[in-house]
Amino acid sequence: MTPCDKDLLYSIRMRAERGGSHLSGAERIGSALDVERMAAALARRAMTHPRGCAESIRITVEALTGEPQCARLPELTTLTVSDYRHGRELAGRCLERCGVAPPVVARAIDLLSAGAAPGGVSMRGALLLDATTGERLDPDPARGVRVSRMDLTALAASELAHQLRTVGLDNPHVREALILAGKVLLTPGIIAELCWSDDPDYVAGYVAAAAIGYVRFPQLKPAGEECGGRVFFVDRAHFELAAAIEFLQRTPVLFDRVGLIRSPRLWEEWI
Ligand code: PML
Repeated sequence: MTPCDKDLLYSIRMRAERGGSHLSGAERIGSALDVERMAAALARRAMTHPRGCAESIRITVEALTGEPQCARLPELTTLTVSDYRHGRELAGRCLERCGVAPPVVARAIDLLSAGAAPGGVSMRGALLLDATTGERLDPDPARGVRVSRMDLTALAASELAHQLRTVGLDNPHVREALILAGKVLLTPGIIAELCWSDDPDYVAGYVAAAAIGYVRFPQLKPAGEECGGRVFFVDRAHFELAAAIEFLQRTPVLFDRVGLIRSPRLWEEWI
């Protein structure tokens, strides 16, 4: 057997379904030597999902064609809120401070809470909204824009796990959302992101923007609500749709440095 090329990097992506609908999705970037272990871990994750065992799993393994871009993860802050309404109010204020017009903030919250895909269900990809006018820019309103091909280096992964453990946040929701938000913030013309989970048991969410990093709100939706997703806010003067979609979906990004975990006290004046 010819030994595989140890210098190549691979994108390893998993999508799982149950009962005809999406159950789980996750992805990694690894070397040829990592592929088997990473693919097995992704399959295990789909087979042990809290909402039931996957009925179909698709795992795609593709060699990356270019060198990944290396970057630092955003800083993380958690702001305590009394309930999801308070969370949305603070998240809205953060977005406004980062340049999103107040009616566009309100539109984004309405779209996420109503389910932005046709039929009032959550979109798997993100919505793109013009931060000034609120115009919707994602070309396929049923699908939205996916973010793919991003991961941590092994060293950054262990540093992040250590840091998140100290604040009780070392879980896949936080880790993966932070990595995704990190890639979104590298996209020219995207000025901010708003996200909360579509998992009815996970009510936290975040706002991410260059000026503030990744700001978490432990409650951004009522418990039991299924609708959620992501909105990316765009500054049209610095944004090119095709280039942004290509970057978000196809350009590999490896985070080799982690950001600090910041104290919420620094925020009292800001919001
Ligand atoms: C998701 O898992 O679907 C999104 C999670 C967003 C919030 C993650 C966090 O707790 O910081």
